[in-house]
Amino acid sequence: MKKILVVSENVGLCSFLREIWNSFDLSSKCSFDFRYTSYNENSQSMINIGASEINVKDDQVVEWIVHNYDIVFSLHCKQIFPASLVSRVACFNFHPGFNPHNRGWYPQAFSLINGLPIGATIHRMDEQIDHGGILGQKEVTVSPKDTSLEIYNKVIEAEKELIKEHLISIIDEDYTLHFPSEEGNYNGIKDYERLCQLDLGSVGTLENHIDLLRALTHGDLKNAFFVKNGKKYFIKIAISDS
Ligand code: 0FX
Repeated sequence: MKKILVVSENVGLCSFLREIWNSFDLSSKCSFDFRYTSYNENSQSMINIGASEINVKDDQVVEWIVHNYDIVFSLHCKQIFPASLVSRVACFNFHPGFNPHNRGWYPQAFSLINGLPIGATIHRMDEQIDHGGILGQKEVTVSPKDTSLEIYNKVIEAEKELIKEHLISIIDEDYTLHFPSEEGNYNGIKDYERLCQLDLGSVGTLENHIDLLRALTHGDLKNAFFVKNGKKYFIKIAISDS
């Protein structure tokens, strides 16, 4: 019986993992404990599924994890796992990006700008962010009318398919890791924040400017903005087909 610690800020994916556990009848094979970190802005929904807070950067917590769990999942956990954890217990990251391209924050937004592949990846974690041997990944296709939100939704569906396909092999430790031939690229939250502040004097093709607005349009979230006469104005794009 494997004990799996799931550290996550995403209640939807945690619930999905539980559904899979039920439908695959895994109760004799493994158990899940769900935890969230201080980055979680909606901790009540995690508390509602029985989760409590954890700080994976605390040395004593790391010792406790190493002694009590066989496997750790980072299921959209915003705290970076320390080397002392990833080197001592099998840690897997479920990442909404197509490694090694646009590792880091909001991969679909950067993919809309630099054209690199986008999808979901499950990988063994090492001490670098969104880095380590890949168990499985799925690319998604992008339509000219997609904004960040539509692509993100496709990525989450791809991630769920990957969870279904690979969960048992992770529990059984029956998988092969594939190491990308290149390091790829990484974007941090500061890179994203820089994109959000639009430069009204920017010169480029209309296509590039539309793509920038697609990258920064995510439902009603206030991302892209410009400043005029000292006032901030938010902007998003709506694209439809015939
Ligand atoms: O959890 P997550 O889907 O993913 C992020 C990182 O992109 C990922 O690399 C990391 N492994 C994970 C732990 O954290 O992000 P989220 O749930 O905060 O946001 C989901 C999407 O919402 C994001 O891809 C873009 C969009 N978004 C989010 C915020 C907070 C915006 O467009 N603007 C925002 O201010």
